[in-house]
Amino acid sequence: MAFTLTEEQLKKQQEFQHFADAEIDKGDHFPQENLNIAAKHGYMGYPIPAEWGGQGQDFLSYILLIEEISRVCSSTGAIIAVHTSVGSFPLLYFGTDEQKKRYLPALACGKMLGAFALTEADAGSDAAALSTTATPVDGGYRLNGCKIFITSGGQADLYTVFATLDKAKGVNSITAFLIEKDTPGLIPGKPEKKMGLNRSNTTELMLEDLFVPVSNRLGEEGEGFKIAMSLLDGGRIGIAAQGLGMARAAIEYTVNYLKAEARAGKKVDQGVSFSLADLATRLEAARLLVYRAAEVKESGARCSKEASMAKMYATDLAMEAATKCIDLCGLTAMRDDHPLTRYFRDAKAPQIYEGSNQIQRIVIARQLLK
Ligand code: COS
Repeated sequence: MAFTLTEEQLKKQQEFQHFADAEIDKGDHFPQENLNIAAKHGYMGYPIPAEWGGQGQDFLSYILLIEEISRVCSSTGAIIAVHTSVGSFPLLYFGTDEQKKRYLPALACGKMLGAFALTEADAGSDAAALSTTATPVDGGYRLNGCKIFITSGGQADLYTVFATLDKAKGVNSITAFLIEKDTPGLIPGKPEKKMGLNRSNTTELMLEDLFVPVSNRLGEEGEGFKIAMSLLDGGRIGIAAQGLGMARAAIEYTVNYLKAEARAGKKVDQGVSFSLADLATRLEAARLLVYRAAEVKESGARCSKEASMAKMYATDLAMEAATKCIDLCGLTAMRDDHPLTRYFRDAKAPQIYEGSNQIQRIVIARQLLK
């Protein structure tokens, strides 16, 4: 791979930097305003082809966008990443033309927000163990079950939901469905009170005797698990970009803080400079892993290994950078409203969601040993 961004990608990177600094707010409520502004710029469907109402941009450019937004507001970055790579790509990759026509342009222009409902109380890391049932009935299916930790739960307009036709038959009976928010029987729970990423709604999603017509089944019966896994490959690169953006933000904040200290006559000791040098080096490594994973995905090749490496490394770095940068800035960074405290709180979830970093190691090792 080429280790530099193209002229065009560099230009876009500048555009995204400017957009994130000038237009993304860091408030503490659901960031609808940020999503509206992103939609105006075409950023809610950035890698979706123009024929389906998107901007038709390459996947690496989309990753640069998520990185810059997450640097300023990680919750907004997470919502747009989920909306795009596991909320809109299901339609793009697996939808029929009729399903695409019905939903994709609305998702790509930000009129609809997309979400992904796979996780259950007893099926988190072991996604194939899910228990939500889809019972065939006249003209469609009846769904019953409960999903948990759904990003944008209650806010999203379209959910890609995974259910089993017959749990005894295992992974090959898992099937994917497209469910609109006002469908009778779809009941989002209250937003979870979380330690971080508080601007992003995370809820349960109850499915009670919910009827889905055959026309809203995504892919064939039994294809759901592979659909979920292949979507998560792309999704994990988005989460990696979120980690990269947060790590950068923490390190950039700390560099500026230490420079100000130095200008005020305080000496930066060797211990501090070693920590900073290590973080900056790991940041470059994370950047290369994330951009490389995006290039592999863009090439059309399977990117499971590269995506998992990038997700694991960049999100672990976000947590490490937030922790160490608080050490470097001292007790003042312990204040609840301090930017480093927010990065620290926000960095935990990305190590766990879209597959915990232990699961990423399983994916990497399986790809190496196959
Ligand atoms: N793309 C396409 N197909 C894939 C795939 C991928 N990335 N990953 C797995 N598959 C296929 C496999 O090839 C296999 O197909 P065959 O039976 O035809 O060979 C099938 O799916 C089952 O795969 P596997 O045996 O690896 O499934 P496991 O039950 O062992 O699960 C892990 C593997 C643990 C990796 C999976 O459950 C996982 O990713 N868990 C985390 C879930 C997650 O990220 N949840 C977050 C939800 S959003 S917050």
